[in-house]
Amino acid sequence: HLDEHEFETIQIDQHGPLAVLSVSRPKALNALSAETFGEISEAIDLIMDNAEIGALIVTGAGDKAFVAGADITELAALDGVYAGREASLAGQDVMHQLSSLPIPVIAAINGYALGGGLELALACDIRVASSGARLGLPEVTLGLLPGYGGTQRLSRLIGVGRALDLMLTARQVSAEEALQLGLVNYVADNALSKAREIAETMLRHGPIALSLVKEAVRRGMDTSLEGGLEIEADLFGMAMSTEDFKEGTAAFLGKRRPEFKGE
Ligand code: CO8
Repeated sequence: HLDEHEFETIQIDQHGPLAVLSVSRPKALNALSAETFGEISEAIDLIMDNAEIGALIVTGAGDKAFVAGADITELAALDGVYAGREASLAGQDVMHQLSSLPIPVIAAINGYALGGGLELALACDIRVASSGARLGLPEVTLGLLPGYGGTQRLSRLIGVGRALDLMLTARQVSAEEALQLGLVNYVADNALSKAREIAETMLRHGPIALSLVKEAVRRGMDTSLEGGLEIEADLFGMAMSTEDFKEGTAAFLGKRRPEFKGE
């Protein structure tokens, strides 16, 4: 059970098939320290090893911040091309681990999602923002650029023009504007409860099918349409060879709810 694991800067709770990872550094608005990255990575490994978990919500503890960025105190202590590059690669690696999880991952943005915090949310599959959330990439105000995948993931998600606007102005956007931009999928009074509701819907579906959707989209993003369509057809073939496919169609034809086993 995931709850048994103790961490210093994150908390992980398990509610049946749903895991909730909360970044929890109340004194620094949940900013990501090197320790936090290490713990998120450990938590992802635990989730990977736990076949019971079918969906993950990533959020921030408290009601003020999701994650207010990389820990600026730690950034300030870094010096030089090599240290900067290594820190960027190390953070990118954890974001990649998160985005490669075979289960749906929902960011519940319950307040400030700035810099590395927004990059964390961008590594999730979908984003739900609370009405008061503020989102932005203020790295240029520190003489930096986003370094945990933000320049790449934001452009792919909302388009180059919109992404450049946000990164070059460093402006914060409201949840409503983030919704208009396609930066978040939903705005709700309570991001976490909305995220749970969405996770419950996803958890009703075939888990292999969910993972194949993610794989098709992710792998297709990095290739031509032709290559992507080939990936889709290959994965479609795999889906058709599953027990879940037999169960899903039998349930539809039998006018009952499917019981997917992930086989
Ligand atoms: N890092 C460290 N501490 C932080 C951070 C942070 N990112 N954000 C807030 N804190 C701390 C504050 O210093 C303050 O500490 P203290 O109480 O000891 O003074 C405490 O959290 C509360 O914050 P504030 O008093 O500032 O709260 P306000 O309500 O006045 O303001 C803001 C809230 C607007 C969110 C404000 O805290 C802020 O602007 N924070 C910084 C936001 C930011 O610039 N984030 C981007 C960081 S850069 C980044 O993420 C780079 C990622 C890529 C790096 C890749 C290479 C390694």
